[in-house]
Amino acid sequence: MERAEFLRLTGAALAQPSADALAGRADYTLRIAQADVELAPGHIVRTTTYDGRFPGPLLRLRAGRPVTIDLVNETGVPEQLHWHGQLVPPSVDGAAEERTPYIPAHGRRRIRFVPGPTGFRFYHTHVRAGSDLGKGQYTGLVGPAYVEPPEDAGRYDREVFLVLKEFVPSFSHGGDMAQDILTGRNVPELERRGEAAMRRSLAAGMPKGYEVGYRLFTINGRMLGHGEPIRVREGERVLFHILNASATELRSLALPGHAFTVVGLDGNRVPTPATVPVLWIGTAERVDAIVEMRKPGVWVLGDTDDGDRAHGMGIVVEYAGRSGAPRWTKPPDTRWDYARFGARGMAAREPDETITMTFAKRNAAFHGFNVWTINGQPYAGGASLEAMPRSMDTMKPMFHLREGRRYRLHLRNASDDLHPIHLHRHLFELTRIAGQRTLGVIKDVVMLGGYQELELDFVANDPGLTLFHCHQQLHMDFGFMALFDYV
Ligand SMILES: [Cu+2]
Repeated sequence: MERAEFLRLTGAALAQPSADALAGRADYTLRIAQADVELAPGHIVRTTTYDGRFPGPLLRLRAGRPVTIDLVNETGVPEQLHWHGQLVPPSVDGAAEERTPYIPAHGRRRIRFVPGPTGFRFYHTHVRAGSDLGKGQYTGLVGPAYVEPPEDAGRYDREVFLVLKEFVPSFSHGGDMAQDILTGRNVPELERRGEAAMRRSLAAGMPKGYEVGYRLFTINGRMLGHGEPIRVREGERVLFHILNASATELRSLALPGHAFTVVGLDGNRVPTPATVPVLWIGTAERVDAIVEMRKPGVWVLGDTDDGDRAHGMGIVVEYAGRSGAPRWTKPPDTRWDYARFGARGMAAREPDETITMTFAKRNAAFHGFNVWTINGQPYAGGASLEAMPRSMDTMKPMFHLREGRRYRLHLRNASDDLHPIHLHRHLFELTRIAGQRTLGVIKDVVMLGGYQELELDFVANDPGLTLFHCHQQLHMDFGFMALFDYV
């Protein structure tokens, strides 16, 4: 496909090689700076961006070919840029907890790494926002990255990148979204623990902790009806690369009259592609899905939540020769089941070691914010909760790995919230979810439902400090993190 046509189709701009690259130095430069982003006429937001735009430029990288990138910070705040889903060393991974050096305020940092593995990855800021909704992933500091395979065996006619993101955040009390979307039953013991904790905090006069809501919703930085439509022809197979770039939200997507054949999750091919009417995408998850265009018309590809769609979470799909107002119809209610995409009839190899982690919530325990614990400990350690904002870079590792061993994480959620769980610098394989054994679904983020449990396996094959956390910004910022080291 021609580059110009690719740009037109995706609505995304490719990163331009920098002046330095032309001088034989860096391959790319990413500039962190405040900018006005027009989401729709009359809806201009001022936020921090990569290169003055949202989403950040699509970086096309080659697996195994070293890349040099200059990170320029024009803001007054030290920054971290995290290469989500890539197996890179802690020195460039982009997390202060792993001791990656900051990109200094009004300064720059040059990094070099070998991209990989192949597939749909992304990059984003990794600083703590805490109670400041003008920082962290509440800003526009997110962009897609695609690590090109040597050759693409996918059968499709067009490729479209979609970045889902909300703007204008504010704090509220109480949950604002349906989160009961995963298959599987609650574990009674976890439910008892969570509800006892809730009763204790209510008895102590504590309300529910803060949640974050948003006013404006976008795909590729434009509200529904205000960007270029995705233009298709009847009979085409369109490969969508979809990223949930939200700081905190779970998203869903449907295209009336069409279905999604999921071929990849978090950029990794799934063993069993399966066709679903609705995609559920946790914070920081990616889905690669093929849609066969067999229903000519003008349609809304949008969030199944009517309010979020009405406030912009959607994009128009327009068949050649068709016009008129885009149509939406409500899709069937479905639940999301990762095991549908797994290999059948095989058992996971036994791990060398199993690590159990239980996640719990202390309701409104820190200035009205919920505090999150892993095995009873918030990521602030022995330090007081008051020290949390300062202590992020100095925590001791909670878990210890030996290179070459295979680990199983048994994750147990003693809260009613859904958590998108992320492991840095490693990929993991889902081995048990919603009570079912599965195999072959390789990810870097997985949604763990309220009062549910799951198991994932990984091989300790990338020495160095490794951060584990919930990708919900409000959860990770208030305790939901832990460090692994290699011993
Ligand atoms: Cu969480």
